[in-house]
Amino acid sequence: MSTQNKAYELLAEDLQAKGIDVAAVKAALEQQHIETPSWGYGDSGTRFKVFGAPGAARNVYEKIDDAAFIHQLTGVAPSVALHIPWDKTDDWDGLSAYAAERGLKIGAINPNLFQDNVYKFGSLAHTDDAIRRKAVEHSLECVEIMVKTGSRDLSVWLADGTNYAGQDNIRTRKRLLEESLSEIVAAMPDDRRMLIEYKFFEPAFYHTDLADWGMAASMARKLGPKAKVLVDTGHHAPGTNVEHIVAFLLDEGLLGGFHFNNRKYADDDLIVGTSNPFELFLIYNELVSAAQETDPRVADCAANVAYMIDQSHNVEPKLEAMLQSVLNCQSAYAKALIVDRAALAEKQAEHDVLGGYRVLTDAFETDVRPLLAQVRLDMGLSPDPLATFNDSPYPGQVVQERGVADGSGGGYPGA
Ligand code: LRH
Ligand code: MN
Repeated sequence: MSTQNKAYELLAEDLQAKGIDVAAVKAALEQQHIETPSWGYGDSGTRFKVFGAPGAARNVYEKIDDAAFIHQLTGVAPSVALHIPWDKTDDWDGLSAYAAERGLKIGAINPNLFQDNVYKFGSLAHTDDAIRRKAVEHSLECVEIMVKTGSRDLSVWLADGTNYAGQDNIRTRKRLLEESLSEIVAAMPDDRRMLIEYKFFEPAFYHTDLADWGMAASMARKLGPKAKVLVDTGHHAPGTNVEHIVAFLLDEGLLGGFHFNNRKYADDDLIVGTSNPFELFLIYNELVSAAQETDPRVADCAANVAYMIDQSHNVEPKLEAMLQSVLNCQSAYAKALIVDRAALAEKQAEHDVLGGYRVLTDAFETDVRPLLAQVRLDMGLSPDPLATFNDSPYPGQVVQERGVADGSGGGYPGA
């Protein structure tokens, strides 16, 4: 028996001894679905500089090729989110077929309501009727696209806000935003969803119209069952307990999905689970707990969460960064699935404060690599995707084929 299988057998025995249903854990890991962002494969940067990366994807077809490569290696990344107009095409059927031939589905459609010159003072919340109309029209075009691509989610993030007190009337903007969003939701088929993404600042530096989970949840409630809240893990003030927000939104049946990334300071968009792996584990712990909830509203909400990555790889090799991101999500999910929930409930009932904490850290500190390797073997995949990545000719091939763009001056284009 290989050392890998030996390690897995030992772990499985230990988990079974704790009453953990290892077969159910493995089945859940095989069903994991992490959606990668098309824009994570192309050049991106900060306001100071966009460094051209060798082999960076230059168009939506190359982005799909790269996303397909990540899915081939992991088996759990079967869809790619698109951003419009960055990924616009005049042949959506052709693009969907191109993706399908590579084992991929087109995922969430992201309108871009922040890069047009007219959006300087806002888009869907802008006080100018013509500009709001333009923003609504772009969003309705994205609804048509999601119908053509078979996408379930319209993922809406707004840069809308102000930079100085007095610059605009916050309540007027709020009401205009509600009107705009309700027109868009009304145009969506009943089996589709609008995911409302909030962010506490940037690019607006005084107020942001959709600044936190509460504002997004209030908006989603008003908009009805098609509207849910999207939690971008980089969009909170330092010190925010994100897993608390996740538990709250799950219990309200309002959590629609995630934009996973990691940060130390602001919206750093670094690889998920790198600067704070314990937080990612605690987020998955809330999701696994909710999925096992008897209340169908909560369990149904947990079962329909969209797990999407939203990162910009400014210095990391883009393919390796996306692979590492998916692996980090697999690891966090595996650790959350092996939490001894009976023991946890017992400790909580006894108010055994540190007992409950140790039940969680016991799972978090468990080396789940043998378990994930076994799941990959069961899926007919390489047990070690990173090793397979390092042996693969693909990353080198795309560098040869695509070369390197000369990047740009980021937020100082004139410089
Ligand atoms: C905004 C955001 C949003 C995307 C963009 C690429 O910070 O998180 O989700 O549209 O990044
Ligand atoms: Mn995001």
